[in-house]
Amino acid sequence: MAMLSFEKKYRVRGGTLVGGDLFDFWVGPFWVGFFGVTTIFFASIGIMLIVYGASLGPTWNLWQISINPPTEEYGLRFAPLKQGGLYQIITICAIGAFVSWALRQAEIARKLGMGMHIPWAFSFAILAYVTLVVFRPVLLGAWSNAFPYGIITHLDWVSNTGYQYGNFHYNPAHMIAITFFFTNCLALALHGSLILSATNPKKGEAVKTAEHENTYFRDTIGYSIGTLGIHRLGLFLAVSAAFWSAVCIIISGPLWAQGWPEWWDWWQRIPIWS
Ligand code: 07D
Ligand code: 07D
Ligand code: U10
Repeated sequence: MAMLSFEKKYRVRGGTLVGGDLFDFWVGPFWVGFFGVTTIFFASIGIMLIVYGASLGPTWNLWQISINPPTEEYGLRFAPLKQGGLYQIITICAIGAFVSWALRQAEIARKLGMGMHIPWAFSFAILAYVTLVVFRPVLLGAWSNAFPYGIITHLDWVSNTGYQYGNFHYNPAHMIAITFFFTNCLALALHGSLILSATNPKKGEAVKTAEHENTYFRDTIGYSIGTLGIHRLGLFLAVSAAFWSAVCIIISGPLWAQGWPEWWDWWQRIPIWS
């Protein structure tokens, strides 16, 4: 495995949260750490159970394989392995692996004396996932409300769940989440193109600096958010997208059980119109 010139300088002991020196070593390019071991542990059991579930049939077609949650009659109880129990253990393994991964990010950030921004950001993805497979099913009283683990079947779940509320586009939190996703994409396109235009010039031309980047946006729109600011904005947009996604699905059912278009009736009734 290639050793980058700067790697040696940073391959030093310390900074771990759990396990002390025990797992404080590298395998190839990967730092191991206690949470590296727990990640591998949960991920391997989870993957093995998915493969076992797939082997029970009815298909080996990768797109159609699906590990389904228990049916509604099991409520919030554990189900027999082949009736959704597998799904439940896989979910525990998935949460174990994702949380281990976040803690691994935190340990590596500590080791390097960096901020906790990356584990915090990933936590929002975990929040969205746990909202879908734990919080909402618990609030609705049955694990059957979780989404199935299959490439095509999870799309069917999204579509079916959407139509269950008439037109999901009328969900106000869904609107906010989508706006954050779109804005995030715009911000990354602006940032990626700005950096490339300034720092990757034609052969023989000088690399431009942050002053050029600031001036470009001041000339164009009268304001520049700045080189640090754009990264703050990017992180804010991305975590907000995940956060409002979690909100849009947790309120669908537990808070609002009718169609989402009906939710807007209050808007028709405000006195200003009459
Ligand atoms: C590019 C980083 C790399 C990650 C990749 C995903 C697996 C799954 C497992 C066969 C951006 C690796 C995939 C490990 C294989 C089995 C059992 C991240 C990048 C390449 N979805 N979704 C996809 C997951 C949900 C939705 C693709 C996961 C919700 C729609 C992939 C989760 C809802 C569409 C996938 C999850 C939802 C997809 C590409 C978990 C609302 C698509 C993902 C754990 C959020 C798209 C066929 C990607 C597609 C797609 C994985 C949850 C909706 C298979 C792991 C229930 C509408 N989803 N998804 O690039 O082509 O992410 O589907 O929550 O159109 Mg999904
Ligand atoms: C959940 C993924 C977490 C991932 C983790 C990591 C691995 C490891 C390993 C690669 C949240 C997994 C890692 C497995 C892989 C290696 C090595 C991310 C998660 C922890 N919608 N809709 C959303 C749009 C419609 C509906 C969110 C757009 C229809 C339902 C987002 C449109 C109907 C739900 C969004 C549109 C409908 C959503 C998804 C357009 C269907 C949800 C993003 C343009 C008829 C879901 C929390 C997200 C949600 C959700 C966008 C249309 C239904 C805002 C742009 C009208 C039921 N939709 N939607 O959540 O909020 O990411 O989930 O039409 O449940 Mg929607
Ligand atoms: C950014 C940036 C920037 C950069 C950047 C980047 C953002 C400033 C400076 C980064 C961006 C990129 C590189 C661009 C591309 C990225 C994407 C498009 C995002 C999506 C990424 C992917 C799809 C890649 C995903 C790959 C992954 C997650 C790697 C997978 C790795 C593993 C499975 C191994 C993980 C390692 C672990 C857990 C620890 C170490 C473990 C081992 C090595 C395995 C051996 C195990 C042990 C020794 C432990 C023993 C295990 C036990 C006891 C358990 C066993 C149990 C059993 C049951 C078997 O802004 O600009 O530039 O670059």
